[in-house]
Amino acid sequence: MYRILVLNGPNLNMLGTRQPEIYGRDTLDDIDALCRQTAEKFGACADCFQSNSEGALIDRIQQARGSYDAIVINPAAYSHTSVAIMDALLACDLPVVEVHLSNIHRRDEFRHFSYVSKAATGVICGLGKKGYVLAVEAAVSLVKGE
Ligand code: CA2
Repeated sequence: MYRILVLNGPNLNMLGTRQPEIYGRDTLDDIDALCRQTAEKFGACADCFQSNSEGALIDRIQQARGSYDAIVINPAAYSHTSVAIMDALLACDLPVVEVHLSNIHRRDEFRHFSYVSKAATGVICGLGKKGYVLAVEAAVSLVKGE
């Protein structure tokens, strides 16, 4: 069975509590459940991990090599700042799908650039929770070589 690691960055544990007009009303638990269901539907399984710490995310990316077949990541604000997460993703040798709930290109200028996109196989943004469904589907498809 294909194994997908779903990573979520800082403040995404607050989903469903504030700014629903930008991020929707679902909690991170809802989104994690959706990712697991989607993975199962496509013959894979998903493990989900969130951290507010850059180092903890990097540790999980490093450990993913050999244990997972692909990574789906919403790096949240680290997208726009973290050369370290970009380097870890480049080194992990796995397909990477970057996902954002909001359309980062319609928002503040500082959100338009993502270091993580430089390490991503593909990027999905602006589709809310549906983006995670599509990202997991895309990750499985990449692993299958479709
Ligand atoms: O649109 C996305 O998914 C983002 O990755 C979300 C990040 C933001 O910094 C990126 O530019 C785009 C922010 C996540 C914060 O999530 C919260 C959710 C509820 C309440 C407060 C923050």
